[in-house]
Amino acid sequence: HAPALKENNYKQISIRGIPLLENVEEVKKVFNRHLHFTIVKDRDVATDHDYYESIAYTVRDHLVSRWIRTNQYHFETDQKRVYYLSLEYHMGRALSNCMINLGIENSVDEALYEMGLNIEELEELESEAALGNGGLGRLAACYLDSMATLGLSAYGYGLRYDYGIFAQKIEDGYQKEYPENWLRYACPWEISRPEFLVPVQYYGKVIDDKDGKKKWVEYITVHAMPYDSPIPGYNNNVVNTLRLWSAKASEKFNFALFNSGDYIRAVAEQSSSEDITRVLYPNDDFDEGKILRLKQEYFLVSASVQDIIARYKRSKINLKADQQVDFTNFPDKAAIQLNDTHPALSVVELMRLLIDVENLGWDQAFDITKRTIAFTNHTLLPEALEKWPIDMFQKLLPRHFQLITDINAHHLDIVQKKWPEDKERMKRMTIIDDEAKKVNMGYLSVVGSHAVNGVAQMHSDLLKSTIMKDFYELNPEKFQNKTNGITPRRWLLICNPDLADLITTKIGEGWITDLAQLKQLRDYVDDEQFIRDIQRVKFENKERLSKFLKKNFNVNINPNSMFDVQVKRLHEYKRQLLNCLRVITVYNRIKANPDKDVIQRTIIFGGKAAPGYKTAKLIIKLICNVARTVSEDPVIGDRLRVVFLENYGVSLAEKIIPAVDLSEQISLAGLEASGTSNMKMMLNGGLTIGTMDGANVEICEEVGKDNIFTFGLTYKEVDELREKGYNAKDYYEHNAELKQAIEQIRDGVFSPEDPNLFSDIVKSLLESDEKFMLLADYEEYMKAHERVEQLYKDGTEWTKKCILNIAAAGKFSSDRAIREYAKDIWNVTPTDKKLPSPDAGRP
Ligand code: 6GP
Repeated sequence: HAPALKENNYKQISIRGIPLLENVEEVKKVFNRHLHFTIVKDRDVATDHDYYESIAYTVRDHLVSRWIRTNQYHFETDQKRVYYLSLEYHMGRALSNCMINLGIENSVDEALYEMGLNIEELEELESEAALGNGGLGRLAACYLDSMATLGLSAYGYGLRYDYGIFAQKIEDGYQKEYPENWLRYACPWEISRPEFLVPVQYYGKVIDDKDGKKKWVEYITVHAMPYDSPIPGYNNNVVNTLRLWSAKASEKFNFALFNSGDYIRAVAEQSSSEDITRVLYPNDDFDEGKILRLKQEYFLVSASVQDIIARYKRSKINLKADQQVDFTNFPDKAAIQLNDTHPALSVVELMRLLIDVENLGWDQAFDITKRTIAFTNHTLLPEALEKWPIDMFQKLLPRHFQLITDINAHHLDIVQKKWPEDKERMKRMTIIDDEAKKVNMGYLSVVGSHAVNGVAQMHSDLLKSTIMKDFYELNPEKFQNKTNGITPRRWLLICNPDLADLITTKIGEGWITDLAQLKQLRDYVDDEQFIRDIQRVKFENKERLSKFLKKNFNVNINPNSMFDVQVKRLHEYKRQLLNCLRVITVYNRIKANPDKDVIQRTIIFGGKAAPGYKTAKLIIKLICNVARTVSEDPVIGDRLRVVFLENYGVSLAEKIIPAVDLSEQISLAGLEASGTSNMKMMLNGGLTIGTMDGANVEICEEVGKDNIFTFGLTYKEVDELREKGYNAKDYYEHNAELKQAIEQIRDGVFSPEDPNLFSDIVKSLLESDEKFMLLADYEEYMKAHERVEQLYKDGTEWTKKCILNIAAAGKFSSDRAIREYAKDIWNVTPTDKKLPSPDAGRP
């Protein structure tokens, strides 16, 4: 509660009239103030990092007035709020994003220039917020950007890991993991809120209270400390909030030790409860099943749901004193979106708070819960589907286990009524599997939600026909598709400014917030000047990437060659190994026919493997060894170059994506839920070579099949082949080039110092149950690459297709995706209205 102040004095406390960065002089003044007053350095001793921080604080000043005004506005209008819950946010750097979205990049640029500093160099000093693994975490970040740009009252909730995704180093061709201490320097973007600590409870037991209620007792408490970061919308004066929770020991932690006088040990042990948010689990599409992870999931969920309820109680309609808060309207005021099953405990945490704390009846609580929560699934891979051992779950969260048991009984009752004779179906659909002794979090998420969606059309269809078939038959109305999208701000306007300018000179800047307008570029597909400009911009981006790689990694690549790129997490289903077999074949062809005229290619790989994923790590080593063999072979010259780039993440992607000629999207059909690097490369004028999987199918629909290189088994063919029996050896025996490539790996051609190094890879490729059917798609993949080569020889024809790809990328904006979520799931209304400038007074 705010202290009581006299009306007139109180009015002097206002953000009105605080100087903003309207011009260059203003920027310099504020910058100087921060360097001296916040950082406490002068120019004799300031480091580049101090200058980075000073400019970050300067930009932040401009942003916070809008941030405060946005909160005031959302309080006044009390529109329905959207809560995005995710264990991962792969945000990347904030500085340039904030400047662009606020429209102050020019004045900041110039001010720094006048002070003798270089904005681009300073930007590189920001450590990136890499609190995610891959697609799922980056999607959450793109969605926050779009929700703010569309004027939604939206909040991201996540965990503030001390250590995000590890830093990858490649040493002698092997991946090594190093901790990335992104908080070593204070992060200028986050604001801690120690006054809003939220208690989170674990362990203990449940007893029956006198009044017949369930009571959770003897639990231990850990506190969740919120850290807020700003999420600016594009040019609309909206600044939303990403709230990340950090674990803080409760002072009462280990009371027994304090009481026994072992003060030192008691204080020392406090730190162990703070381990909950120490580190991000580095797995993509894989569930490790560790108790610390379950603690993390509950930590996020409990702190966030408590916070959401508290905000509801403090909202305008509920502030009226001494009136019992009415939860009937809760689902009209709050939508909670679960980013995969990781925050699935929200279902039972909301139930617990409504029943045990707010005293609602079970039926009403369940109705409110379902109407509030919706669930997005991001994968069909069985190894990624979360199932917690019953004992572990019950011990850590006894009250939640009871509630799941109740929900399951209620759910199976409905199933039984619908299919009275079908015992097998009941067994398949149980949330708590007593035989396997597991709690199925996917099923809990479906049962506790009113909407369930996949992330591309094909994936959503497969959800309904495979892992969620029974649930689809029970509640067909819940199931939807929401094809993923990427934010055109970070993934074109900011990362590829020259292309953005070129597009704007042709069609104006409307595309920045309405990406479908890119289709107007089709009018220029035959415009020779435009074709040359597009070629020039691509070439300059390739040159820039080449220089960057030379400077930072001492890697030499030739910007005159084709940049053929596969950057994404290392996973067998993504089939980097298929790409590697192709590279070996290209190498062999050049060796066999050294006089043949071929195009120059630079084949770029990048991506992290989960530290415990042996096969993926061995594939990295193989790629690196092939790269070495190719580069040491004098016959090859500049026709082929293979590089594995270290530490792929958001910041490196921002440099690579604008320089891509060819985008490799080659997963086995049915396994990549959507993909999003495919969209980024398309938007930046890369052509796709890909299978009919995930969002590739929709990319093909949008751009037309003449403007994309598709190949390989369709999902249906994969299914039939599996049914009839996939026989890897057949393909191996019948394709001499394929056989040669595999034999070379087997015989140690790429690892003469240890010829058996890759024997496991060779063995698994030839097994009849090789899950990713690499050899089945090899031949068509090679042929597709020959079509690529043909087209690339004609620079003009190639560039025309680049233009058609950019023109067709409109669908893949995260703004389009968020509009669909808003309409079909959240029931909120996007707006392009701009909030008044902060100086105009309270909105
Ligand atoms: C990924 C999917 O593999 C990818 O295809 C999709 O584009 C991305 O999610 C965003 O929807 N899934 C994960 O990263 C994951 O961990 C549990 O799923």
